[in-house]
Amino acid sequence: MTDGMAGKNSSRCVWGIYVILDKAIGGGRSHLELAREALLGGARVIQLRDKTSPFEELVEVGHALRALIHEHEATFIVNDNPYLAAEVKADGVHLGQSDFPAAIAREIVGTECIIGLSTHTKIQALEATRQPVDYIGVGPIYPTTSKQSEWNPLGIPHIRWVRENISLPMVAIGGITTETLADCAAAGADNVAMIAEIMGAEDITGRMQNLAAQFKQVS
Ligand code: TZP
Ligand code: MG
Repeated sequence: MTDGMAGKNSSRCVWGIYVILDKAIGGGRSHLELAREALLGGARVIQLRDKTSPFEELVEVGHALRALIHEHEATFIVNDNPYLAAEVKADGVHLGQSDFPAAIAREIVGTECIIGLSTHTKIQALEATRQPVDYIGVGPIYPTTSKQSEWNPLGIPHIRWVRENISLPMVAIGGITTETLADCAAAGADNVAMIAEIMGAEDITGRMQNLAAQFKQVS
C-alpha cells in the first residue's frame, strides 16, 4: 500500500518559493501577520513551524491560518505533527527523519493530504521514493543558523544529483538567500524554502515579490 501512495499528490507540490513561518525570527509579528504579509507578496505555500506553543494554541492558530491561506488559494502545510495537520484540515504535513514514519502519518492524515519528508543524504532521498511521500525536503544546502543540524551543508551538486535521480518534487532548504536562490533553481530545485531570508525582512511582502520574480526568471 505504501508504494502505491508514493507521489500521489506530487502534482500539487510545485510552488516556487516555500515560506516557513517562524515567530522567533519574525520581529514580534504573529503567525497570522507573517503569513498575511507573505501572501500579499504572492506566496503560494506556507508552512506553520512552531516547536514551542502548546497543541491547543496551535489548533487555534492553524484554523485561522488555513482560512487565510485558502482565501489566497495557497497551500497550507503543518510541520512535524500529522495529528495537528488532520485537526486543522491542513493541505499537508511536513515530516523530519525522526518524526512519525510517513506510513503512519498517512494513516492519520488520509490519502488526499500532501506529505513532505526532509532528506539529508542520497540514501534518505532514495528511500523516500518507497514511502507514501509527495515531495522531499533537501538540505541543508548552505550553512544555516535557523536550525541546529547534525548534517553538513550539501551544496548545489546535491540538488543536481536529486534532480537527476529522484522523480519526486524537491524543496531545497538551508541558508538560501536572495543571492543564492537562482543557483538552487538553476540546479533543478522545484521549490526553494527559506526562513530567515523571509521572516527576517521588515517588508516581507516586498521581499516575497522580489524572491518570486527572481525564481520565475530562472525556472
Ligand atoms: N531544515 C533544514 S535547514 C532548515 C530547516 C528547517 C532551516 C532553514 O532556515 P533558513 O533560515 O532558510 O536557513
Ligand atoms: Mg520535524
